Amino acid sequence: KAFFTHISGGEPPSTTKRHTKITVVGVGNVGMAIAQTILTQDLADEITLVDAKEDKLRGEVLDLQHAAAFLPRTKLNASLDYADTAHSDLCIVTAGARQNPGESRLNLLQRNVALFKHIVPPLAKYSPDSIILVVSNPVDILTYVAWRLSGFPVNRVIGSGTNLDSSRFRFLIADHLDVNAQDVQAYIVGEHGDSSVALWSSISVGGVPVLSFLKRQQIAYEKETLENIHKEVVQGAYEVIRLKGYTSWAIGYSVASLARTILRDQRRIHPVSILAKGFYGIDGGEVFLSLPAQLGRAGVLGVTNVHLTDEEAQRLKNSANTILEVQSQLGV
Ligand code: 6V0
Repeated sequence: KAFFTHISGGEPPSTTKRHTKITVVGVGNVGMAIAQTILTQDLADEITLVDAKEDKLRGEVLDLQHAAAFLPRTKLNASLDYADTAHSDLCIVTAGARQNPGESRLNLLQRNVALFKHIVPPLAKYSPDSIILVVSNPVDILTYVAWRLSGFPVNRVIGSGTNLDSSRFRFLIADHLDVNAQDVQAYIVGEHGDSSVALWSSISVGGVPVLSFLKRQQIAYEKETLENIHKEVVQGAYEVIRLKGYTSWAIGYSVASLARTILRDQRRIHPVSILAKGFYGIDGGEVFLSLPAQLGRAGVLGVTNVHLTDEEAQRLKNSANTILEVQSQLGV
């Protein structure tokens, strides 16, 4: 006898919302923080986790499954086989090699490119209509690599880029001005990392442009304070890693917010890594870096034309050149 007595007519109507599936590759600190944030925010009907380490993978998925009684109903799978990722709407890549003592960043990058050659082609094969969201570092170059390896149109390959840096920036400005970070509109663009660019000229709080407000109130233009805030953003990741060994919570929320915008077609603007060629005077080659981009179900829908000062535009071009220089040594 069935546990449940079905009532005829209880079948779902054909208009039932479609099934949403997310794959997360890499169940390290970052992949798991992303998976658990997505779970608690009820963003997917199914999540498939993939990793090269079988025990770790099975352990993580069991641990999450044991929380089912407290969570929205989501089917969780763990697999070493990319066939199980088939029909994903969104594929999030967080797998990465760790830097060995004394190893150069370029060498680490080459090892990660080798990993991506095993990860991206099968993701693209089994989910040819998906959107690939790259989180592994160095995120800008690896997003370019994922784009090349996937053969996807450029609007369906996105790097998490400076979405996280911008959230750190908004937190620090909010803290400085004693306001809510959600009321601070502020972007960090360019490379996710050392050459990132803070767009001070366009910051606003509750619709009030901050720099012109400070000037009008004849509050001394605190250039040094502003630069220190940007330095703190750049140092932020290093500081968290020095203190706790890795970063996880903020990147988890940051990527979940991207997943929500994409899967629910929210058309919000996020600073994320996209093919930047042709925007903001960047014309030196095929470079991925973060620009304020409108995202939706089709991926990247457009790029916002934020007004940049000459200095900001120059810094952005320098950031593009920094990435291109490393990229040119890769031979991808
Ligand atoms: P981690 O804890 O070492 O996890 C990496 C995971 O990748 C491990 O579980 C590995 O087993 C797995 N892995 C390695 N090779 C493969 C493979 N071929 N296939 C499948 N899985 C594999 O690292 P952590 O989770 O801390 O960081 C992951 C990546 O995210 C790193 O490259 C970080 O630098 C990067 N981050 C990017 C951020 C961003 O803003 N873009 C922010 C934080 C971290």
